[in-house]
Amino acid sequence: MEIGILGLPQSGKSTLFEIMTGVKGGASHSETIVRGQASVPDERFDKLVEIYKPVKVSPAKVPFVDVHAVGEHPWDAIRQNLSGTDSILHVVDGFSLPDVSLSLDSYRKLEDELIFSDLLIIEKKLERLAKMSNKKAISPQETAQNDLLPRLKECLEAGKPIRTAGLTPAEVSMLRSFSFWSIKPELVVVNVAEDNLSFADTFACEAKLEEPVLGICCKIEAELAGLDLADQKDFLSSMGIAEPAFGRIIRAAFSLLGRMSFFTVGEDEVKAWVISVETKAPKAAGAIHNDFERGFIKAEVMSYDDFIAHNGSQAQVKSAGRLRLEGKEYIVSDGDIINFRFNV
Ligand SMILES: Nc1nc2c(ncn2[C@@H]2O[C@H](COP(=O)(O)OP(=O)(O)OP(=O)(O)O)[C@@H](O)[C@H]2O)c(=O)[nH]1
Ligand SMILES: [Mg+2]
Repeated sequence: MEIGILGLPQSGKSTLFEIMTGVKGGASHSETIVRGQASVPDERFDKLVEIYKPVKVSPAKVPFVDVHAVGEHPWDAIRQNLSGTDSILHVVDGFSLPDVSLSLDSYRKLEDELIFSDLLIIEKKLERLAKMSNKKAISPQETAQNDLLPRLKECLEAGKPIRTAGLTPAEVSMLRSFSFWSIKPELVVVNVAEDNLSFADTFACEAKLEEPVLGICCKIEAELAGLDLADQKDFLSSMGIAEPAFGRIIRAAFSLLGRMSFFTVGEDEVKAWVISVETKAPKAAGAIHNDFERGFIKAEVMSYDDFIAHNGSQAQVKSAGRLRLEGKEYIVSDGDIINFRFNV
């Protein structure tokens, strides 16, 4: 589970990466690839920390990868290093270009590279399949691919990414070995100038993308990251900004990956565990430890809302009959507070 930061050279990728993860980006490192984790801002989590005042605080994290591509073929380095990522955060330069149509062109330029790269893969595969003289040697998997790939080819030829082709989860899974770029979920982030904060909205209106589009002024938010919390608030309100944009971007990236969190609480630690949506209780327990999954008995669950409605007291939740004992088939909800019972 990783999000690759993509964008044309000098669009602000490393600046954004550093704001989100606190890890210095590629430009100031000798490595061409840098990994970092961003904490997912969550008011519910903050409230639980306030209630328990734990020794250890462990928010949900999202891993990002930044590539600093130099030399004559930066695209090759990017392709090599980001091909294994699960989704894409596409950074668009919205600060140095004088109008939205130029930013849109730069967005399209990179998208077209991704689309073209996928198209080549499909053409090669279809050619190979067509050449196979002994049709019986074609596996059932390849037969299915042979049926599906022409549809994707059409989609790419129309300039549209594969993710817009309405594939079923089974089809997506069948296509995994191709490592297509344009199949990955994408979040578009427009890096705007400090005197033109509405630029991202104009971009979103004109681009009419299916992908979510968020704006950020990396320059302002990089300055912000250097301040303490109280100064950050003053700074933001003086700029007329309610919440730092990087927090919204991390949250959007988190949901782009199809992830959610459940909490474990106590005076030792309050922790947000990251699981896929639609995860059943034993598998969620396995996120904590294999033994929890292997020896799963029951999950003691209360919803975050019930916990808060009962004054942040587990005892009150229990006496109100709102503490549930859930079994193996229970599908964990976002924000559940869980205590697993297990036996190994
Ligand atoms: N004016 C302005 N400059 C910015 C902004 N964001 C980034 N920059 C500048 O743009 C340059 C490139 O920023 P980086 O974050 O290194 O861009 P990058 O996409 O990682 O660049 P490469 O890795 O070389 O492709 C730096 O000199 C930044 O100071 C912004 O919001 N406004
Ligand atoms: Mg960089």
